[in-house]
Amino acid sequence: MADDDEIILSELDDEDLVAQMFDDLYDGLKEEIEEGVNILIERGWAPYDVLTKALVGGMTIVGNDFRDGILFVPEVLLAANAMKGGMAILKPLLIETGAPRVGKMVIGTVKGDIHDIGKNLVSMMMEGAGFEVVDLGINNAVESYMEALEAEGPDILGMSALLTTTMPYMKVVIDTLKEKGIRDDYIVLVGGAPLNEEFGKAIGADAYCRDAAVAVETAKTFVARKHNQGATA
Ligand code: B1M
Repeated sequence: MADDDEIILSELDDEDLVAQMFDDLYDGLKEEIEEGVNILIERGWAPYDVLTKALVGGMTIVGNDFRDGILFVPEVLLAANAMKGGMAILKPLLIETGAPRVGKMVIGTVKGDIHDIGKNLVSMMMEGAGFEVVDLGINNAVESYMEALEAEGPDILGMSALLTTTMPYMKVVIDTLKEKGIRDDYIVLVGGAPLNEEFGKAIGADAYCRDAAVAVETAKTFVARKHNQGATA
């Protein structure tokens, strides 16, 4: 028999459903998050809105309580797992745009850092915008980036860092590109919650990207510029 207090997600209006999804993400309830995502999509929500308003919105609350010592690593891992369940449903929908291929990006989270949700989101949005993406995963040492650049020959190198202790490693990678004389062969884009524009400039990146949508727009602008330069050279 159904519990009287059981919440039927499909019976909630959009606002209550999103609020409930925030709670479910907080509680790490992957199946409920997947169900919520499917309901919003069926109701005609754009995949990007589901991603940003329901999932990223919920993760922001988790992040605040993690910072304030209310949530701990095990709970946050469960929330991250639930978020990934929702993202997996959205991924093919974001890629279904039929956009022409505009460029190629190699992306990875830097050495010492295992946060990958933001990077995965950037990868998804870039693929959706027509970029080919080679995702190196987490905890990448400079050698891993160099090997991938050589093997894949991308237009863009993307790096993600979520910790103040790992973000300086981006400079190690950029300095290595300079030492090898190949810095200008790539557009270097960086992102992650603790970064800002000033940091991006200071380490010699081409741009800091606040979020996945900005990453897509920035990538498009830089690739178009690169192609125009190629045409006039
Ligand atoms: Co971690 N963690 N965590 N964590 N974690 C943060 C980052 C933290 C801010 C939490 C807090 O205290 N408020 C804090 C860092 C503090 C600091 O450095 N100043 C922190 C800490 C301390 C830690 C540990 C050290 C905790 C511990 O063990 N005691 C540990 C470190 C492990 C390690 O990496 N070595 C740790 C572990 C974890 C989990 C494993 C539990 C889990 C990660 C799971 C996973 O990723 N698979 C986790 C999580 C989930 C978080 C928070 C809560 C959420 C991060 C997230 O996914 N956000 C985070 C709090 C926060 O950020 N407010 C926190 C959602 C995501 C969509 O946003 O990643 O910012 P974000 O990505 C955005 C943009 O930044 C941008 O676009 C994305 C989409 O819009 N972007 C890019 C990101 N990368 C880009 C690359 C680009 C372009 C744009 O390239 C072109």
